[in-house]
Amino acid sequence: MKKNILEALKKNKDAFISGEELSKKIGVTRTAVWKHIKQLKEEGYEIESVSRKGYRLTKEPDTLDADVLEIELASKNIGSKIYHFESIDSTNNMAKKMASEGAAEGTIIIAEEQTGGRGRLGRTWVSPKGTGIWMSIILRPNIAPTEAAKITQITAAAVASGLRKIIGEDVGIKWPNDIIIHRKKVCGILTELSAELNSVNYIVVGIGINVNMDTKDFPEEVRRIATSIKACVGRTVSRKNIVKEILHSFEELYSDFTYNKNIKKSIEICKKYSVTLGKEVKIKNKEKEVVAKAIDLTEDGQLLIKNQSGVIEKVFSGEVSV
Ligand code: BT5
Repeated sequence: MKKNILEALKKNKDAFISGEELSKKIGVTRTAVWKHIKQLKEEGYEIESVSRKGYRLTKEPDTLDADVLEIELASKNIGSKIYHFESIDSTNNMAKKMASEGAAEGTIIIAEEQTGGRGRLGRTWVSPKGTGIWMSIILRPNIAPTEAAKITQITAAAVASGLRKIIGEDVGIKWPNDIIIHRKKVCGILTELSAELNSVNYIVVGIGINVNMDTKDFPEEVRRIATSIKACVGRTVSRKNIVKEILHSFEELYSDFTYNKNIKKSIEICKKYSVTLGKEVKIKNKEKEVVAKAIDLTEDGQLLIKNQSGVIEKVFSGEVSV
């Protein structure tokens, strides 16, 4: 109901809509309308009310409220259903639980804070309250489990393109799962898979973006390698606009993948914005560490390297330092 009222106010932005019109449109009493308006005001919406004219929405807060995102995305697939939590252990954990209980493709879990945010291989992902975007998308692609890593490349391409549109900065991609600004990590991607031998049950892709925190807010060990969008552009940026832009890019690139069965578009973007290609890199994989030149990305999103004896090898995953 609150969603309907908000939708009507947003559609009518800058003009008044009377309580009577709202109550007729939504099918509730005028008292109920008034109660919801009061609640919206408590959530940070600025709504002017003038007798005989009605209500007018003048300002919206930068929340990641599920209703608002659903209204503004108006998507049929990615983001058609959004769940927003104030505090949660990990959006990936919640997404996996919901996916195993049947949640549809495109469902998104988003949180203001994560108390147990995870990186790859059980590492910690620092996720303070209200300043970042901590979200996971549930996907059910008809692909072989071996193709799951492609989702990370699609996501990296979507995040880099979305961020570039919003902040106009030089946003780079460090293969396989880091988004970099000014040589520091602003976003990490964690792709997790549930599969049978030959088929995928679901994939959860987690995206963590540092938006409005100051770098002094990061713990010492992360501060050296991490940055936030605010620290890079020198101003607070709307998290909601970033989420919208990234999900639009993701929807386009992901549907291209499921429709055309290739990730050409995403790989082009990953190559264009790569901070790895053409450079001497160190690749750590389990116990092994090799120094090599990163020369290309394959059509499947693997890194091609030329090792020190001149042999070209494909790398499927690992830790890259440039
Ligand atoms: C990643 O792992 O970069 C994947 C991070 C994915 C986070 C999202 S948030 C939503 C969803 N829910 C989750 O629980 N996770 C996903 P990896 O490449 O392993 O990098 C982890 C390393 O990055 C850590 O060991 C730290 O050194 C560093 N790190 C931790 N927090 C960071 C932050 N906020 N910003 C930048 N670097 C960070």
